[in-house]
Amino acid sequence: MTTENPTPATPGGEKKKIIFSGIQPTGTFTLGNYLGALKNWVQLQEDYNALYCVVDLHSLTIRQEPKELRENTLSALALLLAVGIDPNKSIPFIQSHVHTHAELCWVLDCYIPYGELGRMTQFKDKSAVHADNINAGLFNYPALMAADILLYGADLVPVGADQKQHLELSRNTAIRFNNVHGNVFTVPEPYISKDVGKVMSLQTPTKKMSKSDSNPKSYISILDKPETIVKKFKSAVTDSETEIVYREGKDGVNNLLTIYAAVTGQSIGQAEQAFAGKGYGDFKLAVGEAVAEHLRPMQEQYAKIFADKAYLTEIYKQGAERALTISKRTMQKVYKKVGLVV
Ligand code: ATP
Ligand code: LTN
Repeated sequence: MTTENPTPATPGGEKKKIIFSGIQPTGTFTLGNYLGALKNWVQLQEDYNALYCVVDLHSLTIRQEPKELRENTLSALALLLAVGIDPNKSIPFIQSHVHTHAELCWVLDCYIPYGELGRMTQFKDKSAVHADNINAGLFNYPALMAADILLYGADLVPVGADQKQHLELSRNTAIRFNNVHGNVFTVPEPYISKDVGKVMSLQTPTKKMSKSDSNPKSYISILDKPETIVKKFKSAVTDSETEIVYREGKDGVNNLLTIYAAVTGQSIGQAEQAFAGKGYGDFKLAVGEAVAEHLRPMQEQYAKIFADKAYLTEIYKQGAERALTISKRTMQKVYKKVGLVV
């Protein structure tokens, strides 16, 4: 079901397909976010009508410091632009600026069985980490995500492998609603990169790299200084062997090889060859340096964009306006179908 190579819209005037994706402003984006998701977002905006959303409402499912969340939201928008999202090609916007997201979420809540939400592994994982705050929003998180996607009739949703289950729930919800009310929603397909489905934590390579991890050594932030990046890779957990090969059970080494291949544009095989006969120390240093080099231009762009608050404001205002115009049409249709007076 995963679309590895979706057919781009034909240049001959055929309607372009729609892409939607979101990212939470829960901290500076990580290398995992970039390689697993954002890199695809940048490529796909060339051939699709793309909407890219900073999902601030989703972030409220975990307790946030208000001042920090506001700052992180603007920073997230600036980061999207810095990695290459072009407002002339796609629509970047902030979720809470477009009221239809919360509205459709409520309707969808009434079409999603409780049991289905309870089976979500992200809900179980986050409930374990935040046992003192297992709130209804955390449980309903996938309903809001389904609303995000279905509002825009998205054909394709580029996400990291960890979001596959949520995508399946969005698809089920669209199908269930359509079965009752006729063809209202497009059933979305996930787009998961074949090369980098999931970047793993540098400290616990069986776990995904996550920007809200309490241990900063476990992740590379896109804005980490080059020396910090190298240091974090030097202390990355590997194994007690010596061979630099991609093999089952070598989670740490596999992760570093995947990262190295992705940032240098090589295949895993080429990366293995490049390090044949070398030690783990040299290997980790080389991966760190390659990542630092890869991120440098984005960091420079970010500094410029984040400093220009007037520009950022203009981008998010425009984005919200365009997103609202599109999503209002779906919302009206939904309200009418379910029997509300419109
Ligand atoms: P949080 O730690 O706050 O839950 P996160 O780092 O998991 O956040 P999200 O905002 O939830 O990031 O995800 C944004 C996008 O990045 C999603 O498409 C998600 O699948 C992708 N993504 C997140 N972490 C990784 C990872 N380690 N490898 C690949 N893709 C990832
Ligand atoms: N749950 C997603 C973020 C997200 C999303 C979306 C992704 C919210 N709404 C819609 C794709 C489409 C995550 O990455 N944790």
